[in-house]
Amino acid sequence: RQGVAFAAIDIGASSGRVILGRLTDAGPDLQTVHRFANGAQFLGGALRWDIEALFAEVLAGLAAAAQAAAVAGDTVTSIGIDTWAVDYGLVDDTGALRHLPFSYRDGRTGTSIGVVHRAVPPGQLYGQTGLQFLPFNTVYQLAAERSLEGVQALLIPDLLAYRLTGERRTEATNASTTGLLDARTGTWAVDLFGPLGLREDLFPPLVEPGSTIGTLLPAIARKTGLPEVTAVLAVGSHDTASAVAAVPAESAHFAYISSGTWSLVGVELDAPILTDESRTANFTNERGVDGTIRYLRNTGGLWLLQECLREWSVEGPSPDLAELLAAAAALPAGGPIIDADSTDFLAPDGMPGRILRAAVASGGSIPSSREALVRCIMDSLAEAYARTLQDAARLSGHRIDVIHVVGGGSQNALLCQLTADRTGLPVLAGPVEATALGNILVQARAAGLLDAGTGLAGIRRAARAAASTVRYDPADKAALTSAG
Ligand code: ADP
Ligand code: LRH
Repeated sequence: RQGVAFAAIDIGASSGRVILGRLTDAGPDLQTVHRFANGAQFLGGALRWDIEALFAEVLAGLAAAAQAAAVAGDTVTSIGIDTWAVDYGLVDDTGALRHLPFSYRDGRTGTSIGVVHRAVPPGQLYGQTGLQFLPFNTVYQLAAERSLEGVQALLIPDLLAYRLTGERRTEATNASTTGLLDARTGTWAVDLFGPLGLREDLFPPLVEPGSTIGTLLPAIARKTGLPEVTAVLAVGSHDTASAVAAVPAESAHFAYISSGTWSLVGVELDAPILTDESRTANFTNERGVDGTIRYLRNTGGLWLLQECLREWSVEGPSPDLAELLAAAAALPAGGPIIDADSTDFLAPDGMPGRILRAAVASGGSIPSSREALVRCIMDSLAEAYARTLQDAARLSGHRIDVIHVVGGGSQNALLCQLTADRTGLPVLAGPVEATALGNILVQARAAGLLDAGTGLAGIRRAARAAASTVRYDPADKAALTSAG
């Protein structure tokens, strides 16, 4: 509609952006108005997020959005926020943070995992919440806190929304990554809170994507140049939920890889799978937009590459990603494969050395150059994707005809081709900004600009109009077994 624009604040573990979205006759139109780097930092003896710096970027981005909208004669009618999952800030009655939020890559849950599992055995946790075991699930992080007295826990997007509006809510898709949400009902698993020593009001009330959290505080309106009536809407505030909502799939028989710092690899289901087999395979049942289930596994992801690049840029001039990937693509197939999912790669620092050691331990050839190391990461990610998609198809009975790769990693042609080759399935790559697109389309639907009642199909139709995808076919179809 003419004159109406939506702002998406999308902050991943490696970078953030504020994107202005409009619906035009030709489909959604996205305009990036602000970009900034992100990363956990070693602060006060632990890996943390500099939330004050991030909030300053949010304000700068909203001011840029207000200006860009005004230039075009548009008004920003609403704002949606999504970020990485599981992490939170502890906020007291006055709104002050007890401490800077920890990063999920901080190793402090080492002992608290056992404390949680002694209170509620892993089988029971999974049976109710359907969440894969990751050492940083919110429930383990909370158990590592010194005290939760007098504070509420606000997940990172909810914390940013609180700072903008003064309203405290917990958005449901991200709540599903806490380990405290019932996978069947999408409501808090209240009977877990007592045994875990958690107050039932530790988190603010749940809201679903599409509902209004509040409007801008006067001080925020002044700082950003946006009107006070600008609404902050709940969207799929877990970045992966927004990304999956905007997968430009045409048929139901698709799998997705949300490819960024992590690769989130799986299928979309109507109902959770809470069996022991599913738990042992470490599949998660995260909540998607419209109550869908994101049945997926976290796979190492481009974090392995990001960390190598970071280390190499400390050693000398920053390597060029495109050049490194081209050199890696020129190497022959058959190099070493490591387990990209291993928790050995979770923490920052020393990544090239860790990958080299894993490659040596795998018994394969030794990656003796940077491009060989990059190729090893790409081969290993593609292998992990193929394994995960076969498991997803087997455990869910969901047929997979096509793999949609979205996010920053969809630009990695080598990885997309290797994924097609290893799975024997066509890969459709794009959009790069699927997360922001999903964020914006949920807002557009709430404003009545998408067909009502069409669910994710309507959002995906609009996503297809926004995105052009690049297709990768498997090199040797006959030699490969297809998933499902
Ligand atoms: P996150 O949301 O987790 O911060 P993104 O979706 O922004 O992650 O994806 C970041 C990743 O995308 C980078 O680690 C990088 O590997 C990949 N990437 C970004 N630009 C390119 C490019 N031009 N070619 C290949 N890969 C790219
Ligand atoms: C991706 C992501 C993923 C979570 C991880 C903490 O950005 O949200 O879905 O598991 O970060």
